Amino acid sequence: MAKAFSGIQPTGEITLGNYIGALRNWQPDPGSFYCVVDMHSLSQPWEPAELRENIRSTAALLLALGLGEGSHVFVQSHVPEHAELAWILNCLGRMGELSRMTQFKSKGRGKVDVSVGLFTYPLLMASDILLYRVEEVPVGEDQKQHVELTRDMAERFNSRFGPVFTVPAPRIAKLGARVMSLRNPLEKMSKSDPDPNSKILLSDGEDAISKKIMTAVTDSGREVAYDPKEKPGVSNLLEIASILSGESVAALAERYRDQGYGAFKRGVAEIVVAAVRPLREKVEGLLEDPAEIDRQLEQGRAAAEREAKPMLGQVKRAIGLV
Ligand code: ATP
Ligand code: LTN
Repeated sequence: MAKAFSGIQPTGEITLGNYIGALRNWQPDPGSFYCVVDMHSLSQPWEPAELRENIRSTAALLLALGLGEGSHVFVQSHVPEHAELAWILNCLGRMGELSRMTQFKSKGRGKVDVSVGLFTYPLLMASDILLYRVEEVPVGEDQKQHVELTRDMAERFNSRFGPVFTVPAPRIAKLGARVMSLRNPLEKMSKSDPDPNSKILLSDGEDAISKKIMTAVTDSGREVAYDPKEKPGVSNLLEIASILSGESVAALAERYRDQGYGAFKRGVAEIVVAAVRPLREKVEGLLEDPAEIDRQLEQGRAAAEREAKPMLGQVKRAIGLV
């Protein structure tokens, strides 16, 4: 199995979009690292108490998925090499290439009070990845451009200073790489969306899930068909249901074609409830054992340090700091 690195921000409760687009594709492999990227979440305004709580619940979720056993789970700020390499890459990255990042454009758009961190954030992400010599970065579609920037940075560094970094590639699933908001199927489902009805949380119970799916924005007409352009709302629900049930989009569309949106949504809600319940129960169980969370995070930190320290040493020697 290829070595992988991926990260998730502790900016709120984890959504079904995070699970389908990213977490589901994180494999517990001994060479792989999965990170709660807490320093990334400082790039947008935050509340200290909320951040502390979110770091813990996000870590608990990754551990509940079993990623702390087969692979390594850790918190970014526990390994200071990330910030140190980020400064070096800040001095090698270019204003022009960062200005082209669509996430910066969309999150900073129209805001007067944008942090410098939001602009340079992709270079912190590049540091996360490059410290671990990984080949693959399993992410949702929205992160593809950042992984490509990471590749460019690695290639530029290697050609100037010698072969230090492994050049990683994004791994993006064909289906479910961009789960859409339930309120606006033209926008991605996002954990920091203030509208609770736009997103399904992995902590949602049966009633909340059913209500959100039954009130999801669907399209005009009544035929259930997969057509992301003409029927983005229905197509989003079909993709979600297909991934979580293992049944093909075509088979689901065929079954519900003439049954109307109500019956279709009830079917989707049932599938989502059945998929989310075991995850929620595992996280709840683990949150009752904070010592176990700390133990696994400390193990992850130590494993991360064993890779990150020598890698940063190699970088410093290559660029002339040592
Ligand atoms: P925020 O709202 O704070 O930007 P987010 O919900 O976009 O958060 P991140 O922590 O930025 O989540 O992303 C974690 C992982 O989840 C990334 O790999 C990202 O590509 C993936 N992801 C996020 N939203 C979706 C989505 N709607 N569909 C598929 N994948 C997603
Ligand atoms: N930028 C990503 C989170 C992230 C990440 C990473 C993903 C930070 N560092 C390294 C993969 C690899 C996001 O906002 N989803």
